[in-house]
Amino acid sequence: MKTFFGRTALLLGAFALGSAGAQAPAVKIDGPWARATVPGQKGTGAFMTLTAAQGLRLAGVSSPVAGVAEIHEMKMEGDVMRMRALPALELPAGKTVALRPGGYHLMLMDLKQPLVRDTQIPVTLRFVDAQGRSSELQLSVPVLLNAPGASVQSGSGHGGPTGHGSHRSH
Ligand SMILES: [Cu+2]
Repeated sequence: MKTFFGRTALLLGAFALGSAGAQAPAVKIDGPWARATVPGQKGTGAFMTLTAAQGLRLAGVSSPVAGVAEIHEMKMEGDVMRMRALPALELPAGKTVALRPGGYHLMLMDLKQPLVRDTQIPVTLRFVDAQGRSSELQLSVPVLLNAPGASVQSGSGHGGPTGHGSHRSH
C-alpha cells in the first residue's frame, strides 16, 4: 500500500507541473529577426510572424539590449509614413499576423549595445489571453541586415541607419 500511495503522489505532482506548463502561450513564431545597427544608432526594429492557436493579444515586449521596447505600427498617412506605439496587437485565433518592415514591428530603443549582424538577442514577448491572464514567451532573435530571404533594400523603411533618428522624440 505504501508503494501505491507513493506512486499516486508522484502522478499528482506530474499532473500539477503539466497544468502549469499548459498556461504557456500557444503561439507559433516564424522567421524572427532584428535589424543590425551601426555604431551610434539607438533604435532598430524586430520582426516575425505570429500565429496564436487561441485569440491572444501581444501586450508587451522587452529585451535586455533595449532600455525601451514597444509594439509599433507604421503606415502611410497621406504621403507621410508614420509610426506609432500600440498598447497591444490583436492575434486572432489561427490567423498569422506579420511584423515586418513598413508595417507592425517591435521597436527596440535606447539600445545599450550595437546589434551586431549574425549574433542573437533575447526578446521576451508578453501575451494576454481572453480571460486576462498574461504569459510570456522568450525568444532568441537573430540579428540580420535584411529580412531572411528578402532582396537587399538598403535605407528603405524602418531600421536603416538613420531610420529612427526622427523617432527618438518619444
Ligand atoms: Cu518603430
